[in-house]
Amino acid sequence: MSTIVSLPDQATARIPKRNYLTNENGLLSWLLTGDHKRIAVLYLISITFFFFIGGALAGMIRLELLTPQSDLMASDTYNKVFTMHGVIMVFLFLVPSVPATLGNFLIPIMIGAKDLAFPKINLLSWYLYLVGGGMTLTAMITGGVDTGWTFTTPMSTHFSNTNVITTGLAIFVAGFSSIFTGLNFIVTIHRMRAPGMTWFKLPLFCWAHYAASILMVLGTPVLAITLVLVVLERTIGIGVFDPTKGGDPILFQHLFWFYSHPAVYIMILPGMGVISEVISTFSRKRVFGYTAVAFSSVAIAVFGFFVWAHHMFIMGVSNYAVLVFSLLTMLVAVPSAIKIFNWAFTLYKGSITFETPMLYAFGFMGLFTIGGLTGVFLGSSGTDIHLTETYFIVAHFHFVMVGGMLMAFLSGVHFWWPKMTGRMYPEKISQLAAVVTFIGFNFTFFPQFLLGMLGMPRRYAAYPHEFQVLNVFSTAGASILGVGYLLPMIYLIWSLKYGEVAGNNPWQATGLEWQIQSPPLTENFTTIPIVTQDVYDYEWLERQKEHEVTHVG
Ligand code: HEM
Ligand SMILES: [Cu+2]
Repeated sequence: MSTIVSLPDQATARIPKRNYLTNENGLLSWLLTGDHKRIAVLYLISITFFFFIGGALAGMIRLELLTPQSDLMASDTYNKVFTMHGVIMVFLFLVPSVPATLGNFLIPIMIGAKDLAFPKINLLSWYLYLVGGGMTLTAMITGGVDTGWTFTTPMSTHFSNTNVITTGLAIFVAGFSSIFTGLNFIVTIHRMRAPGMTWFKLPLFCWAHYAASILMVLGTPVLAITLVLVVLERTIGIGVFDPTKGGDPILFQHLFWFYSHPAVYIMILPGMGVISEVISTFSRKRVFGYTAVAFSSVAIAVFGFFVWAHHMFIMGVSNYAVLVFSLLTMLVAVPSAIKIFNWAFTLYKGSITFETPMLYAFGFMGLFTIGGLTGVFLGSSGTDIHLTETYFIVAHFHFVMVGGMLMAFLSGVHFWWPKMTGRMYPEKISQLAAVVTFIGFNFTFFPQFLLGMLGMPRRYAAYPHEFQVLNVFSTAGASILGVGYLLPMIYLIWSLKYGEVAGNNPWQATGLEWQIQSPPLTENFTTIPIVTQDVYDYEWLERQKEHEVTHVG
């Protein structure tokens, strides 16, 4: 545990009157705020809104695929629906999810600072996100896009006559939101740590965000430029991707995946940060191999940039390139495996309890592992050539992104909800929601591995009869999953008014964020803490408790 100079009263049974939520009232005080915690709340509301729209589109996809014919919508509408589902989920939900909400809220507090390094740029990030999101919605309402979220050329540059330009620019704008967030985190973690908060006392949540920030800052500009090139290709025919003018459509693939593979880790690394905190708290043990887990985040960030062409095995790269990228892809599995094994060792002989955040964390470990292992099939060029562009791909990335990342997001939202709002969520129904989500998830996406192996291609509205049974399973599962997601939206809002008052440290966790009041003051700390203890020192915490007991007795 980290000691700080002034410990406020524990669990006062009522919510402190003065906190960041009550500090100033009125819409304007929120819209012009520089407080990282309020900006986190603004993000939480906005990404939930987009998750809801993306989810409704997912429902439409699954409903269409209930029957072999394309009878709910025409094929070109279907193309737009899955494109918008992908665009919204990736760029407007997954990329900002944990960093913009929990990262924004927690990083300054975890390192003992009063705010991020650049509060105004933080607010600007949120506005850029909104502009990007607004443009995406505009593109969707005024006719949609049909290229898939990958904007593959020459479809996007020459053949599609849909809103490619608006959507491309929307992602360009939203990209800057991500770049600024990453910059803000990097500078804050470097410059604003409290006295005593050395690099190796940083919570693993901060290490994970540090690594993800490097990816945001180095990767996102490449995507932004690539999309501008697509727009220029469509408007003035600049010719970068057009072979008749000396360009090359495969160049687009290189540029796009140079961002979009690392982007997978922009999405997953912050989630891994959440899991480290949750697993340690609910097994009351120090994270096994702290240094290895911290450095594996950085290793994932670095290796993540060397594997992009595994998305291009069938797209006209040389056999030599296929061999090299296949090999490099296997390498990136190593640091991810280090994390999984170290979490497992942390659990070993821990005093484990099964509160909601922990249930989601177990969900993460299981589903991410399946997602990751099937990634090894896809990284091996031989199997990839059979499986690529089939439903195996859809299953694989949903296991990683939805089974992994979204589980981590829900774990973190539940874990820090008492800190953010001052109130507990209702435990029993939350545990139920976590279980329903897990069951619904597997029902939805496991059949898609089988569909893929049997050869059902992705991105088609109709399919041969023999695939129907598995598709019916998948659609049924999606309805269960939908219930699993809807429940937290309802009971978390309910808890804002009726939830039990949480107190400062409901989980008896270590870490600076648990030593300040819930919800925190606008300035986080009345005096800047001095950090002396190691992070995750639960053994110390238990000894303190025994000490207190012997004193009382
Ligand atoms: C109830 C939950 C969901 C269902 C039933 C669902 C269903 C689907 C289906 C069937 C496709 C394939 C479309 C096709 O290729 O024909 C798809 C694509 C996709 N989904 Fe989901 N999805 C769900 C949730 C999510 C979530 C939560 C995310 C991200 C957070 C997500 C991200 C994506 C992405 C990136 C694509 C790729 C689109 C493409 O490249 O074609 N999905 N989804
Ligand atoms: Cu990749």
